[in-house]
Amino acid sequence: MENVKPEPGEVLKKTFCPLDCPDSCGLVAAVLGEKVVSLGGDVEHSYTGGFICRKMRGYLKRVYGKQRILYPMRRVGRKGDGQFERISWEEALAYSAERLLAIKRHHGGEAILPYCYAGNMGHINRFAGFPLFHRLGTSRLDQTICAAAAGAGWQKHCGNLSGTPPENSEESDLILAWGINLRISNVHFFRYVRKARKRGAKFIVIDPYRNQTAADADEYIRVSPGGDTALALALIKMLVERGQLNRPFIEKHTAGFGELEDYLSVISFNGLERISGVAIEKIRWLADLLAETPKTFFRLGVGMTRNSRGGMTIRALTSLAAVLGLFEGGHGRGVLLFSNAFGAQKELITRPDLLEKPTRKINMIHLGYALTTLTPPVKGLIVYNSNPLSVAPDTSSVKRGLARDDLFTLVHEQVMTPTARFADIILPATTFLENHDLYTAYGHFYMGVAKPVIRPEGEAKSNFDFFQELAREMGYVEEVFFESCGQRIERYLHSFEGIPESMRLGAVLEGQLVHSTNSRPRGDALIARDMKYQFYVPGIPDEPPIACLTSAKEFDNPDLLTRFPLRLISPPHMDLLNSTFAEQYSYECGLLKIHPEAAAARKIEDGAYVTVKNHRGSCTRKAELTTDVGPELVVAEGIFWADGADAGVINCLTSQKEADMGGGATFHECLVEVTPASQHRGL
Ligand SMILES: Nc1nc2c(c(=O)[nH]1)N[C@H]1C(S)=C(S)[C@@H](COP(=O)(O)OP(=O)(O)OC[C@H]3O[C@@H](n4cnc5c(=O)[nH]c(N)nc54)[C@H](O)[C@@H]3O)O[C@H]1N2
Ligand SMILES: Nc1nc2c(c(=O)[nH]1)N[C@H]1C(S)=C(S)[C@@H](COP(=O)(O)OP(=O)(O)OC[C@H]3O[C@@H](n4cnc5c(=O)[nH]c(N)nc54)[C@H](O)[C@@H]3O)O[C@H]1N2
Ligand code: SF4
Ligand SMILES: [Mo]
Repeated sequence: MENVKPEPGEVLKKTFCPLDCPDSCGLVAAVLGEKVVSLGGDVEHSYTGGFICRKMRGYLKRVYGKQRILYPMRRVGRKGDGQFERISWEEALAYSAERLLAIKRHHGGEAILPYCYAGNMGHINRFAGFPLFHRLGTSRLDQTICAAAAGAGWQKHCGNLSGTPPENSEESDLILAWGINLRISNVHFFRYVRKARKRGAKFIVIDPYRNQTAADADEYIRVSPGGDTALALALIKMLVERGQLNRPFIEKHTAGFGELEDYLSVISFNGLERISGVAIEKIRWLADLLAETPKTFFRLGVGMTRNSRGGMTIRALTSLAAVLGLFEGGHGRGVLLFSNAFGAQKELITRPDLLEKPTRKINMIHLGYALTTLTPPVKGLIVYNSNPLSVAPDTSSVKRGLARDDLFTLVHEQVMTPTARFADIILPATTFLENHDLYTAYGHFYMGVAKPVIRPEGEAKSNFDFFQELAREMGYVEEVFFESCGQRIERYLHSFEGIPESMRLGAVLEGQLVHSTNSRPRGDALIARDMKYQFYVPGIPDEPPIACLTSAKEFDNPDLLTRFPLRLISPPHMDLLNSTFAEQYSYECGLLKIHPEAAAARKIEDGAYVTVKNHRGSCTRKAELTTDVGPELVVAEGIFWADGADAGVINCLTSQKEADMGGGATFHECLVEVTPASQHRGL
């Protein structure tokens, strides 16, 4: 039944991948005694079907590797030196509780900032710290780093509509991977692309660089970073002018199209061509193809929304999908950004009701500012499920903040990350193999619950156990701090929409796969819910009511452009999950893709070390000369740790500027200059 074959004495146990990836794979672990000896895909998982990526195939290196943190530790050297001594859990909890309570007494709870994201996507462990943070009255973290702009853009016109099930694309005649690198970040979707193409479907990739997915496409369309809105508007304008819209759908299932039409009638194709970076002939070709291919599927990525026009990008792309009627579903038709498979009441596990009074909110992409400039200052930082010194924008300022002697930093981690090296107290975290949790996916419609496969290694504790114990150590007596993980899962499951009624009250069984009833077989969720796509949504200051052109905060800044003429984007690397697993590549600084002409003008040779710099910082990469990028673009895949103090990580270049919606990040809107580096400074 599984592609892991047990040897004598081994027991097979099912679980789910906890990584921040749309696919949430079903896994099978072969366990011998107390040790996982191999890890493979679960062939019984209807969506992921037994295939897992290279990152997870190598995951046991993390579980049993030398870099694993197995005991609580206290800092003995200077901040950032990475010198620690082992202490007991009792001592670590008592000391941490005392320090945090002292900060609350002297400066108020808001002087404590929790920092966490999605190192572990299990719902219980992901949000495990929140009941304590609310009870303690800490500052509240606005978790915007990944998908805030995308979510806000979708919500604006589509409300809480689910995405189309990915399986639907198998029957498509045209699939667009728009701003998503499927072969890296959504590998299982690619299976449907393959099947559809076997039947003759066309596969198109729209991206600023010829990424790994584009290399495999029938057609690659190079768009300027942030230029997608212009491209989508040009396509809509063409469809309008040639009468190729899906009028019956527009009339029946949408509202406000007239406003968009009026706007389009006064903007020119010249402007749209220039801003999108796509030639008008190509736009015409694509408009024709869309008009004559009813079975079209849009797979939209979040990567393309990490810029100051990112929310608008999703708004324009859903408007294009709406004029084509893709939301009406039917075989092979649809739009998938996020699945939104199971509506659930997150408050049941985050418990905002424990907050005595509203506390200040801090946008997580402003961590550098919060630790260096914000008043009243942050005096205590609790980090779990995240490695902000690598993943947050503008890490130069984050580093200055973490180095502050008057900041108490507690880090709960699996491995010695760059952030952990700055901690006052480090606490060992379990891996998902040691956890009980509930997993959903953002790229498909299945969920499941998994029990621990092995007991915790060393003295590691799950996020759940750690925060329960810390809360009790602080003297908090609310029931929530005494419940077991199983009780929390059960309480939470009651709020799930999309779980078949037969399972709602009986607990979902461990390892069992649950398919959401929100998954419409033909993706017609909009119609099934009797909703309308709203082209025109007025009334929110600073948010145009229709999809329209806006300007870019950094890419359109003339002063910065003269000093730093190259546009940098830094999307995911195949072997890393954001910065996770970078411990296995500690001497890697990563590549910088640069066009041969741009390289020649700077006397940069293929394979040479280069310095990538701007007014925020500088880092070292190795040049890869390639026409996969245009002459104005450079691409740095992967958030390597870049061991060695001077090398810096890619995010020392990126800015704390917000996207246009949701307070999202702008990682892919960064101006830089590149020069030859005499050597890799970090090594
Ligand atoms: N191997 C691997 N897989 C991952 C991750 C990882 O680090 N490594 N990270 C995970 C996480 S947290 C997430 S959120 C997802 C993200 O997965 P995706 O949604 O795929 O997002 P990204 O990979 O950031 O970017 C996707 C593509 O968008 C392109 N892009 C950037 N700017 C623009 C633009 O303005 N327009 C267009 N059209 N394209 C643009 C990039 O060049 C890239 O090819 O991946 C997850 N999966
Ligand atoms: N330049 C650039 N920067 C980016 C991006 C980009 O594309 N380009 N992508 C952004 C995106 S989409 C995202 S989502 C963020 C991701 O930001 P993060 O969520 O911080 O991602 P990771 O780098 O994976 O770090 C997660 C950390 O959690 C730890 N961890 C894993 N499981 C557990 C656990 O159970 N308990 C505890 N306590 N710790 C655990 C891991 O060891 C790891 O160090 O990065 C963002 N940063
Ligand atoms: S990272 Fe994604 S593709 Fe890889 S095992 Fe996990 S869920 Fe599957
Ligand atoms: Mo993300």
